[in-house]
Amino acid sequence: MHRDPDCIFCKIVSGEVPSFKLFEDEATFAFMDINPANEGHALVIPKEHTPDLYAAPDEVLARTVVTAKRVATALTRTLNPDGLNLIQCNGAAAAQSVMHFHIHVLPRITDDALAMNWGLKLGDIDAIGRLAERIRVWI
Ligand code: DGP
Repeated sequence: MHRDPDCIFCKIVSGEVPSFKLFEDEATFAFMDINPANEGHALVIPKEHTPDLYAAPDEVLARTVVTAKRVATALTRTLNPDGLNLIQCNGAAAAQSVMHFHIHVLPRITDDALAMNWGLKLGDIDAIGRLAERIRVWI
């Protein structure tokens, strides 16, 4: 499996960098975003390093979307949000900051006024860890 030793998400998959893991299978990995745009913001990635949508093999995309659905379902059971977005960014103008393909699983609250390119702000790490435990129950 291809891995980029300088990629932060590859380091999360290998355990070199810690994360609040929600789920993994042989092809994909899901974890809490440390810069949550809303409570429950999670990321789903392929384990194989692939920079963006265009580079991702179809099989990798398919597996990642299936895991995103699984995480979205668990998040919805945990938080019962008003809605939920799956968002995937390609290129700096689209606010892609990590060049390892990822799908944002983002719970939404009515009138939360979240902009498409939200700013990156460090979340409350203890609260994110506690929430990850609650979500894992449903995965
Ligand atoms: P994007 O801007 O679409 O490339 O999203 C990258 C997301 O990754 C962003 O919401 C912040 C998150 N992120 C960046 N570094 C880390 C990290 O080290 N750990 C975790 N859990 N999330 C990270």
